[in-house]
Amino acid sequence: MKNNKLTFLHSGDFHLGSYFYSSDLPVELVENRRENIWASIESLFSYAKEKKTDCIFLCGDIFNENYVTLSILERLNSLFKTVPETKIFIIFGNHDPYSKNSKFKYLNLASNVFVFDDDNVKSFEFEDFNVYGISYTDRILNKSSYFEDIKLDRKKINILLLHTDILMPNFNYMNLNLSDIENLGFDYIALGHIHKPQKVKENIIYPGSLEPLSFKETGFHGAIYGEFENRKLYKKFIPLSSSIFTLVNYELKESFDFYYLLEHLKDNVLVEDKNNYIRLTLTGKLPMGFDLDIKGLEEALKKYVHYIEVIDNTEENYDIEKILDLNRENQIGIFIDKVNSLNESQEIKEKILKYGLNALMREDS
Ligand SMILES: [Mn+2]
Repeated sequence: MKNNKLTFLHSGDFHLGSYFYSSDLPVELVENRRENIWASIESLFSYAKEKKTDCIFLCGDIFNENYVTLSILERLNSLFKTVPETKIFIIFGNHDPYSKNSKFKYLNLASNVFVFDDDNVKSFEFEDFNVYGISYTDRILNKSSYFEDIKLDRKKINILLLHTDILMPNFNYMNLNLSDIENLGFDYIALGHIHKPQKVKENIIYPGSLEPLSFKETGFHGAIYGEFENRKLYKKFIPLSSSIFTLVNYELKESFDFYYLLEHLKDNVLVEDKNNYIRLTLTGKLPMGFDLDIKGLEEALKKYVHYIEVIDNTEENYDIEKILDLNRENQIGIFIDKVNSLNESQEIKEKILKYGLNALMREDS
């Protein structure tokens, strides 16, 4: 704390060691994604060094205990040592519980690292501020109460670190409501566990995962930078992630050819960026009989972005009247007549026609 000012960075949910099993990304990207996580953590520590922040709060799931190796944790510990003037506070979450076997216990931590080692609330006390926190010591943390013994020193700035889902309380993850924590008197509550950055209240915040881990984590990712000046809190979100995941929808219009579509998508729909992960979903109605070469399109677009996958949600555009005219005497015509005479809604009839004609008309080709 300098000049009556306390500065901090708030982050967490690095998930170091993750294999990205649930991300749906191709397995050959895993090592690259792991290095992306490191690049973001390195940015976080560079930012702390540059700004000379007083504290870093890391709010759980900084690694995945099942997959992490001691060498990964040693690399993290090396980064802790790059900011000797900054106090680093760590709580553990459901993926990196501070259990008997936690690999984190093997590290030789420098004196600027403060570890919350208990599933009861603990505190580290300093001249002008106190930091409280609760860690998981198992995969789940489920107690009836957590804050009964807390008596805050209101002359100081008080900060609480938690790993929980405050918006959708869950018995495995502390089962806390906003009402359980918002009136405890903390000046700032640093949360972890939810990967989407969100402000629960002005001083109760999820920074989100530092590096997005899948297409469920779209948009900017980073950390919270905060300053207390004369007890008043100023804070901002700092984008620090190495990559951005983006979902793009594009509706195809009737007339196009492959190269027109490729150019159009490249120039108007995709943002060219070496760090962009894009899931492009194509919708709209294709001209009858037009089969879009999705794999070819995906390969051609790969030149322009770091990663892209193309999902084909297009529909074929059947001109029912015309098909009926041309097929009066065969099974296609009979099928259309039968469906039209069904006692069903127009919507259901159209669905039946679509699926039926898809099957019947492709049979011929
Ligand atoms: Mn978690």
